[in-house]
Amino acid sequence: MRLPSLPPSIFSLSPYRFHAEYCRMYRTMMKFAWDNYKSFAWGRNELRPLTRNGHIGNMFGGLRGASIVDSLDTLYIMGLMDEYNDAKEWVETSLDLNSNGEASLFEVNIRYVGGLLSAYYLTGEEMFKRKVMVLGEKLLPAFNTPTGIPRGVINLGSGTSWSWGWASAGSSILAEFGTLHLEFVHLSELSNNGIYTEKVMNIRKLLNKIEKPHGLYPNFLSPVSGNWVQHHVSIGGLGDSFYEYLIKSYLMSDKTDEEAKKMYYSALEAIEANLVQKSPGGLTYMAEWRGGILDHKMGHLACFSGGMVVIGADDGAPEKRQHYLDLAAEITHTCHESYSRSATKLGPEAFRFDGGAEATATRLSDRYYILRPEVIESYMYMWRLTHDPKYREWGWEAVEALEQHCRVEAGFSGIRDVYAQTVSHDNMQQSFFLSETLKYLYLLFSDDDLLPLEDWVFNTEAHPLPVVRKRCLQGEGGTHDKTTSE
Ligand code: DMJ
Repeated sequence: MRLPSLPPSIFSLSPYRFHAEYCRMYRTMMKFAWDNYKSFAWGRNELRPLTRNGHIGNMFGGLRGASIVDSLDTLYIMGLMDEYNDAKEWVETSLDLNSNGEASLFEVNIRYVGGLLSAYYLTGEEMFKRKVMVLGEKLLPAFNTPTGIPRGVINLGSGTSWSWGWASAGSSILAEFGTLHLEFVHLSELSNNGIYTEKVMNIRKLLNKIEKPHGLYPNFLSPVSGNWVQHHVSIGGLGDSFYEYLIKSYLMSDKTDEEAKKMYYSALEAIEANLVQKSPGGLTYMAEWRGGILDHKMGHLACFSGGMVVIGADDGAPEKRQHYLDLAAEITHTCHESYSRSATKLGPEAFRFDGGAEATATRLSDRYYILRPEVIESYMYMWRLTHDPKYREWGWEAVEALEQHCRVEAGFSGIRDVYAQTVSHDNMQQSFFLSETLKYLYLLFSDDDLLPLEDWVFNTEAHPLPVVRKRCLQGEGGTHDKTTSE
């Protein structure tokens, strides 16, 4: 069933009708993506919607069902209970954690560990907790390096780990080893075993201590020497979620993790001083930095940063609050421009601000869109924190474009060129489309009390994790602290 097209006057409906109409539509989209995955790719990692079969790939070390684990919380939040129950049953009976393949530590952590943790916290089902504990333990050997900085790839059976062949000089990637903190803190919470927190605090300690060029964090670090390997800095791919996890670690700690807070605001200051630029046409963007030379390009991945800056706006120096709100709005506006300047109204993988380009891709190889969530993610956070209706309108533009260009007969597919009037599909329904893109759209049109940002922090795959409250409990032996996640 296709979505009916709605007149713009929908935005003036009463809040109740508005909510109900939109949520029904996002549920329809999710159900369409899910039903097709179930029919043609059940148990595989992703759906290939044109050829109507499944894709396994080599990112998850033989683990299967990435789309199922990534969808659990979205199905639950949307109230698609039959579908959620099918997903739960598959995890219980068929998610085999005894695989023996080569996995990306980062991808397994954000999708599987994050997905299972969040399913546990939302539903209270002990089975999810048991599964995630087993999986968490399998990831620990990746940290057995001279510095404790994990390598990127781990064999889930033997525990042997190594660096990606493409990463310079055996280095580890900032966005990979810097995107474990939220999940690992929760693994310690649930297991009552501090080992997971110790592992990520050790990474934090090294990063805090090491000298940083101009205060910036390069993307490649040697897990042997603990030194930077190259001076490439990016808020997009290779760097992105490290920064995201600094501010979210602070928020998830109930604002007690002062070290994360300090590191986040100093990193942001360095980013602003060195990377943030204004184009001749007045668009604010975050360039990439190569040993002091700017590459005037912004990746789709970097568009998460509007959301990141706005969720941190309230906790920096009070006099900078308005500045952060403005910066977040400007970045989100630029990312929206990268969508509106294309024929399909979807944004390219990377867009440039040189050679006459303004938020458009200049290379053929940068023109694709693979159902990524980052721009919609920023709309959702901007909406929650400002309630400016334009973010819902922009979200709706994206929905119309997704429906028009990415919906195919058996699911949703990425497209190869956002500037082409007649699209060519890439035959892949990514699991993050179900876990992130559709969830952020749903939240963008929901009331603020659905997963309120005061109580929940989303991991980088959009899996909600509860804020860890430090409570004072009155016990018989006197007052003592207890850490609770509610
Ligand atoms: C997701 O897996 C996560 O958002 C990750 O942080 C970056 N890439 C994809 C979505 O684009």
